[in-house]
Amino acid sequence: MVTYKRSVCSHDCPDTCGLMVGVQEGKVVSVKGDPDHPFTRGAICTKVKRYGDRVHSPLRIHHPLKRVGPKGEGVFERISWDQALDEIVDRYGKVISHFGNEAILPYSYAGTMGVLQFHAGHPFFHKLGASRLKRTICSAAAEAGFAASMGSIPTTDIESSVDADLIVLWGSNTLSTNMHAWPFFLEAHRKGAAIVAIDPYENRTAKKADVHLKLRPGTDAALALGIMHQLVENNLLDETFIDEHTIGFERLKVRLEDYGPRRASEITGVPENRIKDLAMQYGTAKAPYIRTGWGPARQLRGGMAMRTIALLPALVGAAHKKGGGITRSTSAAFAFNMEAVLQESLDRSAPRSINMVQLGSALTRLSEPPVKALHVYHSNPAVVAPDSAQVLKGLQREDLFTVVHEIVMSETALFADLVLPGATSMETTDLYRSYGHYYLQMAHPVIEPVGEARSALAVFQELAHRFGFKDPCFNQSETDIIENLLATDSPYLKGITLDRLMAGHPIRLQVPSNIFESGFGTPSGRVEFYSQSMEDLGLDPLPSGEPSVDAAGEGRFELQLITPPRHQFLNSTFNEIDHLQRKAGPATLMIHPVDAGKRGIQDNMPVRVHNDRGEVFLTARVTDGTSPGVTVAEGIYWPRFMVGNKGINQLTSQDLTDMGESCAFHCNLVEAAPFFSDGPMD
Ligand SMILES: Nc1nc2c(c(=O)[nH]1)N[C@H]1C(S)=C(S)[C@@H](COP(=O)(O)OP(=O)(O)OC[C@H]3O[C@@H](n4cnc5c(=O)[nH]c(N)nc54)[C@H](O)[C@@H]3O)O[C@H]1N2
Ligand SMILES: Nc1nc2c(c(=O)[nH]1)N[C@H]1C(S)=C(S)[C@@H](COP(=O)(O)OP(=O)(O)OC[C@H]3O[C@@H](n4cnc5c(=O)[nH]c(N)nc54)[C@H](O)[C@@H]3O)O[C@H]1N2
Ligand code: SF4
Ligand SMILES: [Mo]
Repeated sequence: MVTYKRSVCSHDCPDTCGLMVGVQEGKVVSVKGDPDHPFTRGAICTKVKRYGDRVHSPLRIHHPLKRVGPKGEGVFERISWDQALDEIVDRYGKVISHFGNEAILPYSYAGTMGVLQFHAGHPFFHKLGASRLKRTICSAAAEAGFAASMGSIPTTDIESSVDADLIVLWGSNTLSTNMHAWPFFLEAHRKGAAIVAIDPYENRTAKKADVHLKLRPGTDAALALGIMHQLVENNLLDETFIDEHTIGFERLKVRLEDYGPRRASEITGVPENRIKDLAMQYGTAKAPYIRTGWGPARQLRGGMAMRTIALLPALVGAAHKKGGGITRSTSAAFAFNMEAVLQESLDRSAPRSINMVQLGSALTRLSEPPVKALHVYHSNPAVVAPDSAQVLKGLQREDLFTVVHEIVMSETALFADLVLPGATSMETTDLYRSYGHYYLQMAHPVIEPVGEARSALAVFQELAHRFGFKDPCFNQSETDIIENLLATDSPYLKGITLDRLMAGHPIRLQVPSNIFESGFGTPSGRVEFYSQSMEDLGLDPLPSGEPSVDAAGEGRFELQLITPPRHQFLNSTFNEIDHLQRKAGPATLMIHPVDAGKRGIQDNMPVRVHNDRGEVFLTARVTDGTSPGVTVAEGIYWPRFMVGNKGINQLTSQDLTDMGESCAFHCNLVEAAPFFSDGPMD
């Protein structure tokens, strides 16, 4: 008999779904969306529908493993947990005595979004004095750019968009990456709202939109400035809002003189009349709403792009109109007492910080001290980090001791000296905030750990004991930690207690219907067209429309390449599931017929795509879904599923974005050629 138990999806997705997990004889046999969760509303994505295939995957790691073959080949023998933990203590101890504490580097990201497990290693590595990891790989540029204009504050509730009369999806492939937002947008659409997509290519979402503006990658700031120019020129402004809630409007107006429709069109590739039309639509809407994705910020000038988009609502007072506003992230409303999990006070030595985007350099170039031990958990850097050639060179180092705590035998795990079996969210207790909605939910295990799997929290607490760390945090249970997280006077969390959470249902935060009602989070408390804090950082204090360019390839490689998510995977996760692999098909390069024609590339042909950083082999999709000069490779496939065993991040760079020190995953210049013209895979 199948019993249904409540859980939460732990993956890095804004929807943070409530799940009903069917369990039979101790195994996950089916997963449904929780019909009582107000955002999930009973629906579930294709990835998680057959989650049992992941939890009980043939690639699942069941017990600790020790490397017995060459690095990277994945030849291991089974060892016990005691042996594994003893070895870690021994090796980390030796690294510390020979090279110092900073020679140890933790590397983790969002394999699970559970607040407890995500931060499970922080107290241990702080206490150890290990190098700190700047976890900037995803949203740091978007966050910093947005904050410069509106502050680090929660943004418009997606649910309220049902009352919008214009929905702008700005660099968001909503149907793939935020699918539970779509029904709200459709409801607005039924009531007459137009849906506009602003994206370099015709993704699933753009196909369904009423209007699609196909801009060149890296030119969003220029497009937003072009729209602003038209709003001013046609006097479509909310002057009261501008007077009361913004600063720097007069200086903005001077800047806008440079961004008339012609110039905006030249930079963005969007025809002048389309820019004018969108400005009219936006300026005359009663409740214009923008959903920004992360795409515009995954560019070298991505911070500026996001900052500029975030200024649009202020010109028309959208934030204060029912149904209008702007959504980026909701996570700032989950204002926990984060010290409960971060335990910053254990960090006595102020060690160096290493940016996770630059793992390749950290492992191959860093000295004083070099990185000698790498502890990877909740992440798959061999695949997801940029400039793979450098990352892999580092992971190959014989003198690097690498521990990988994983659910499945990932590409990174293949390079490990020790592999530790990780427990999935179905096997652990955790607390889930969201970055796409305003519900908080706790999940209890629905099955026993598979094999000898252990959670990150359990492993780091055990390692702390073995290192002799006596601080109370290393003995806390999950519920102790949750109670501490809730020890905050944030108005958003008022009335939320451990007792209420224990029941396992989603609980709505105390958010007002207009999230911006109490002002903005900038230094002035207003929306900042002119930003003194940007000027202080040596950046342009006004929005600027200079496009992002991959300097290394400029003048040499002709094609821009963006590398957005694939519908069937979540970053590199779910590659291990056969039916998702089949649905995803081979890794492809979308290329415009004009570019394909010039290069003798035909549809379905194998192509080699390269730049100075590396090369990959993809299957050509010749399509006018993209523009001349712009190519698209959806998805982060595991290299073992790609021709030549080379993943897409061979082509991306470790260069950091203008703000937030993030990665410009969509800012690449490449060349492409039919496979045979260059000789196969040398
Ligand atoms: N199915 C699925 N869902 C996911 C993920 C996944 O891999 N698969 N990943 C999850 C994660 S970690 C995150 S952070 C989110 C990301 O969710 P999104 O924000 O949707 O993803 P992005 O990679 O940022 O790309 C969004 C869109 O931006 C476009 N884009 C690229 N460059 C530019 C540009 O310069 N300007 C503009 N306007 N658009 C541009 C891309 O073509 C893409 O359609 O999704 C999460 N959900
Ligand atoms: N080219 C390109 N590269 C990108 C992106 C892109 O758009 N284009 N997107 C970037 C973005 S937005 C992000 S957020 C990063 C994501 O980078 P990561 O956070 O590394 O994401 P995943 O690829 O999902 O890898 C997570 C790994 O953690 C493991 N895992 C999951 N849950 C657990 C657990 O509970 N315990 C343990 N021990 N392990 C677990 C999974 O099996 C998986 O191998 O990738 C970035 N890389
Ligand atoms: S991946 Fe996203 S859409 Fe799919 S179940 Fe998880 S939270 Fe929901
Ligand atoms: Mo992300």
